[in-house]
Amino acid sequence: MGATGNVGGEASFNAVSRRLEAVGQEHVLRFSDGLSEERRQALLEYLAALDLEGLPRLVEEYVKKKPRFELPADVRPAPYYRLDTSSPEGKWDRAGARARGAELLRAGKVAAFTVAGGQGSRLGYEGPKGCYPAGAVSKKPLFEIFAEGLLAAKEKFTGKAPPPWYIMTSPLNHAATVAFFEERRFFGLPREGVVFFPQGVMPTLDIRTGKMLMASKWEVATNPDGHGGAFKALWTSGSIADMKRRGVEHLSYFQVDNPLVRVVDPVFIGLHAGAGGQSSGEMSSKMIPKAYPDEKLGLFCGVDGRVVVIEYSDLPREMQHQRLENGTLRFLSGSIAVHMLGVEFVERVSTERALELPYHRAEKKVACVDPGTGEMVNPSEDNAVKLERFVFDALPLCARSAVLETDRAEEFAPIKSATGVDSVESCREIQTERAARWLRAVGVSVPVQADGKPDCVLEVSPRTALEAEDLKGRNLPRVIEKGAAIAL
Ligand code: UD2
Repeated sequence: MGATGNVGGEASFNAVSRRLEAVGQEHVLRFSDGLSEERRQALLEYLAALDLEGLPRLVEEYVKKKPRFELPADVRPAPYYRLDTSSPEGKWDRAGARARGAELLRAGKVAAFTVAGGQGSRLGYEGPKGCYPAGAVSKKPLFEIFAEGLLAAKEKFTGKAPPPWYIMTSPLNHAATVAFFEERRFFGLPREGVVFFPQGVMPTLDIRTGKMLMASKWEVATNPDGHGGAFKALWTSGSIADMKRRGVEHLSYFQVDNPLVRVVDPVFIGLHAGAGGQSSGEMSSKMIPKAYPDEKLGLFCGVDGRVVVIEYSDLPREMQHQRLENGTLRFLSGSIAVHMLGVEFVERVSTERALELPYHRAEKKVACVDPGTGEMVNPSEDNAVKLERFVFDALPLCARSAVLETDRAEEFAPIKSATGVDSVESCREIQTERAARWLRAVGVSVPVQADGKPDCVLEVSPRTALEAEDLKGRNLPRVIEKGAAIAL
């Protein structure tokens, strides 16, 4: 290391270096001698801000050992509010919840919150996933579809302005996300109503040794810290303070990959905020019945009177397949990753209880610098452990947490990959199916194929209809032609 004349810099080098040595991570400074002062300083600052002292525990718990999931002894299905309220066991006050939710929307107490910090590697799309052209016919980007949902919510519920929209990015896609909104003029939303903030990152660790991997000689390899990082990021970014300033009390949380999501749903909002029945107004969830026993969805379960999500891979196969006397699956409630979050609850979790959220380990291939030679290596096998927190791990911190059943074809068509299950293709089909259902309900004739699926491609913009009944009275074609592609 050459003399730099930067006494403060040298001092921080020594301090950081000592801290690294104490936790066996000093290799990350191995190439620092040859770096420009600027890069060296940036590396030191990044390292100085890390919780280095916490690393040995993480390495021990999550890298050297693979944490084993212990199935709680008294695990049972979580109770849920049914979609069909006509049967005696399904009865609950859906209309009352809707009225309460609409009132909260009108009073400006609800904001939308999208987690868009993921890396979206399965889709193989360059750029933030929210920019992906998801409209079945229009090819509108996901962000635009959500923006339209908020503009429609202004017409239908809030009156003065659309609900504010908080978007969690990651340091990897923050600038590109903001630039996309600027380019598209915020899709017609008032700019002051859209708040972007990046989530935190974790160092990516070597799968064998737990040492931090280097993305280059001057950068530690990092990964976004999971959607559970939202709690911390909402607080540190000042977003919670911003919400309080605006009078926002509840957040409608959804993932960036699902164009059918109801960005704000009065029934769900009212159920969650009702602070009666099964909800303490802290965190609530939407579920869909699993389509088949092995469907890969996290499952809402009850443990010690609290709601938890158990990953499908953690629930023993015989439990996944268990059926009730009436033939339905006993563990039926799959998570579609749509939640309501009370702002007070988010604040409490982020300031007092964030450390209680566990990490989850994912094994990945990550290109990195060989610490011996300084050359870049492109591994052919998993060489890295990424540690992430999950938002649903906050559910058991709630006093009472409501789960609301919803209809898959109405609200869930995530785009995870290019083809197959949860793909661009399946999303286009589900958008078409939902639009066909809504159109038929108002008397439009929709052509069908031999297998009963619509013989056309359809898309209904949220600005045209947020739900089926909004199509009533609209100027619509009476008949859709076979093979047509129509965006309404
Ligand atoms: C998630 C759920 C799964 C089911 C499914 C529904 C987990 C572990 N599983 O699966 O149970 O509900 O969704 O679609 O969540 N994200 C961030 N920051 C991160 C990581 C992710 O913002 O550090 C966002 C990401 O941009 C996306 C969402 O979280 O909007 C989901 O991430 P994913 O694609 O990794 O989750 P997935 O599909 O495995």
